[in-house]
Amino acid sequence: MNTPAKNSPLKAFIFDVDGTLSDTERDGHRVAFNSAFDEYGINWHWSVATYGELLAVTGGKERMKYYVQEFLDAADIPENIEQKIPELHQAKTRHYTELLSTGAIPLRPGVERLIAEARQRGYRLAIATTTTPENVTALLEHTLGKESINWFEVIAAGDIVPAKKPAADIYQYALKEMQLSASECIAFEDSSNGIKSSLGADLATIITINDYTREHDFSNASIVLDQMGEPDAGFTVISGDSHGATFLNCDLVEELHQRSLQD
Ligand code: XBP
Ligand code: MG
Repeated sequence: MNTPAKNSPLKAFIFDVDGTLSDTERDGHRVAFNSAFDEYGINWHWSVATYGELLAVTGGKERMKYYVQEFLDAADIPENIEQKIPELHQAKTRHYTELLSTGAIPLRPGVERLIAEARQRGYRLAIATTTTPENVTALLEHTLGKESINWFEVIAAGDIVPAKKPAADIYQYALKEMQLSASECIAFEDSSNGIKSSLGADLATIITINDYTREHDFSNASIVLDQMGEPDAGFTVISGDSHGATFLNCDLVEELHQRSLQD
């Protein structure tokens, strides 16, 4: 195994999951929420557009509460819905992990390649996400294979911290578990809640946008890309300097991290 570039203080890559590793929201989480509502005889249906608005709030249980509070008229609120939300959310997780097990939700372009390269260079890997832990392991298992779960020394997820993104807690938790300082790591995110969280933990952050997040404010990102890209199908740079690279590899990650220390 190679070791990270000797003159680079970068030691670990910390990945968000939803929207960053995979486009899970529209065709994964949203569909699973709707299946859970059907299962429980609740006549809610979250359209692609409505779900975009609901993504303002991270965490599935928190998102359902937000929907009840902000989107429903008082007369339409099902009785005792607050108490039913944990159970509804468990059903949603079951539907979501079943969907993942069909292989319906692939990784985004360049993710598998970058992770492989990072491992080869000896970088430590972690995950910081608001989603439920079993969703993360199901995604890894059905995309990179079951053994890939062990490639990530910390999977910081869901209710492990009380305050979800945009709070910095989940990244701070991952840093603490790895006993690394923020300047030794770099984060990969896709959303404004995500970058608020990573920047709140003082982490340099690389953004790959998606359809739900392309209008978000990423002004303090190290770079904003449409995707990580592959050697034969590169990224488009939305903002920042790719230093001549056409796809996101470890050399560019190291360069961006180095620059973040100089800023
Ligand atoms: C992801 C989320 C999660 C998922 C749903 O945000 O907000 O809530 O949408 O997962 P991020 P759960 O990518 O910023 O971590 O239903 O398991 O919460
Ligand atoms: Mg995300």
